[in-house]
Amino acid sequence: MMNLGSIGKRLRVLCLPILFAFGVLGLTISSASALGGFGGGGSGGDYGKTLKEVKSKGYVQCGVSQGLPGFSNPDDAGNWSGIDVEFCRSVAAAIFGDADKVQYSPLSAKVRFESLRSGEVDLLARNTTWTFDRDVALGLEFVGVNYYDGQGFMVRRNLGVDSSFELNNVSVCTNTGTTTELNAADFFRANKLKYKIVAFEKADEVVAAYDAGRCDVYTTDRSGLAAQRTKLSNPREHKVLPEIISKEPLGPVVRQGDEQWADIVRWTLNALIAAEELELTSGNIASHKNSENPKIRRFVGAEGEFGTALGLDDNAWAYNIISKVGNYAEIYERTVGPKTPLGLARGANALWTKGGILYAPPLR
Ligand SMILES: N[C@@H](CCC(=O)N[C@@H](CS)C(=O)NCC(=O)O)C(=O)O
Repeated sequence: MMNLGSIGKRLRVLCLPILFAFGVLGLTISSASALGGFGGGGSGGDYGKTLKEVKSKGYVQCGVSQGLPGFSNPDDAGNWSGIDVEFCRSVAAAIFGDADKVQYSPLSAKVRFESLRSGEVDLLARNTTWTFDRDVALGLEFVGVNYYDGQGFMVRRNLGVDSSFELNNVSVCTNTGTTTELNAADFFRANKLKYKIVAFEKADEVVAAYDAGRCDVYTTDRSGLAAQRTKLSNPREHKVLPEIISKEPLGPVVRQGDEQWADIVRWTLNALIAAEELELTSGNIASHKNSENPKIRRFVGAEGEFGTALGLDDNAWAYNIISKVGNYAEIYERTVGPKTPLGLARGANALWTKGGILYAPPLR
């Protein structure tokens, strides 16, 4: 009969080779992934393709909206501005050390994903909500969130409505190809309210139709309502109702399959947020070039090979983003913040240390 001691001995004899095998395998896997990360190995045939193409043409082709103040909007001379535009500029600064090396492709909500998938644009920074379906089923990759939002409703004050739950028998203007359409359908159905959707592909058509009184309600992301309201003939005649009916985490998107490019775009976003955490701004970063703080030394490229690991020519890639564009707070304040026509408080878009949910993973 076997006693417990002999079972223990047998298990040890069996387990040692197994543990050894796993040890070797573990080592092989971790060194392979380290090589993949730093040596440009990676998976799939498209790894590295986008950066190579972007470098050879000399600019980033960025998909933006057709005109949404605060996010991506052209002026009369064709100069683009907005939080998404500044994100495109940040990616260009990371790659070329020059934020102006960007071309913009204005895209409707409906065509944006196909334009990205077909390679017409390198990157989409177009007030686009990160959803399961888009991330998983459309062959796309969301790299993070540059504006946390939620959907709301705007009405004429003289409609006499104070809450979204009073919206019964209403016509609702919105854009086709958006999460907005789907959320509105969910909201009215769940609350047993009667409604009719009036949808247009072009945002300006939605604004014009609502302004002309063709619908009672305008629904989109609340940041979008704040932006589009500035285009109405008399913005003061309208109000945004208090309820937020959905989560709309808006963020930059790339094609699936080129992990190097996804990493460049993801770490550009992280660098903007990390710089705010480290209190590095466009105005002061030059004076931190020789900082003794290890976190800042890694950020400005004085230590480590983070640029090389991303396939970039310059380890000062994050330094270049901040010196040429600014950190997340600077961008927010000049595009959508309280002092702009949109007048949006930081809210959820404040740093995690200041009551919001913005948080950058460590650069190390
Ligand atoms: N975040 C939503 C809505 C995006 C959307 O297209 N919104 C409209 C209304 S704010 C818009 O961008 N209009 C400006 C344009 O189409 O140029 C989504 O990703 O589906």
